[in-house]
Amino acid sequence: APVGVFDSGVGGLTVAREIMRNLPSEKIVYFGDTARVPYGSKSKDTVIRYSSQIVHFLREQNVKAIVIACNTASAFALEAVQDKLDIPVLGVIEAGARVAAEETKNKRVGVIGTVGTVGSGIHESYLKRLDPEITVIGKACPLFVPLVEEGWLHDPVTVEVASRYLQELKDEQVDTLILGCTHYPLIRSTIQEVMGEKVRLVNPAYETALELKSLLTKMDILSTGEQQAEFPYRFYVSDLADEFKEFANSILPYDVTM
Ligand code: DGN
Repeated sequence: APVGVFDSGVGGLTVAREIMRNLPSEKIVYFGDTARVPYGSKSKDTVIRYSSQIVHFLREQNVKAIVIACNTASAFALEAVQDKLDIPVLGVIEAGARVAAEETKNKRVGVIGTVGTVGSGIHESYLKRLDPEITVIGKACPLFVPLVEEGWLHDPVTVEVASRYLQELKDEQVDTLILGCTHYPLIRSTIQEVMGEKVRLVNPAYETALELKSLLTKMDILSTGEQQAEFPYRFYVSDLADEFKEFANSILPYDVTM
């Protein structure tokens, strides 16, 4: 059975990509809610409602586990969704928080994400549970998503926007920064450049793929060996399939068919 992955749109492909790299025998069914993106500026109730609908759809595709690739949906809807399902559901917040807690030396951790994710305070509550001495400094960076979707990954405008957003985190001397939004790994090098090379960036997409691997292993449902299907990845969207395909083809090493 495949793994289900969903996101508010294209961003979750950074998570799907890490699953493809690190769990190469798994099949994936991906759903991008391109008709209703962005989730980052919507209320908790709305994000829970959207997420529940998508989970219902994925369940009908007979997935064996679900990864909520969207940080905003993970922050708002993980518990609500877990309560309803008899298969494992993973979000992208916990693994990132765990690694940040392990990595920080000065116990000052930065979190960047959407208004919804940062406003939820969810990273802080995970991090404080792991280590009460950690100070968390959150900063919403809403302009990063459209810049990435415009493809301005290495652009002076993106560097300027990043410098404005991240100054506060530099002033606060964080030594570890969680990339708490699906799109941010794609501008990782710009963020690293602005923060300085000593700051450790945590990519929750990668950490979540590893967590999924250990979870599936523990449950004895990890796929191994050669991929059976010719193209083991299925993509569904709620709108604008051509735009989705174009973005997917720009970041995945496959020619995406839908
Ligand atoms: N996928 C969203 C997230 O990771 O929070 C970003 C896109 C959005 O819905 N604003």
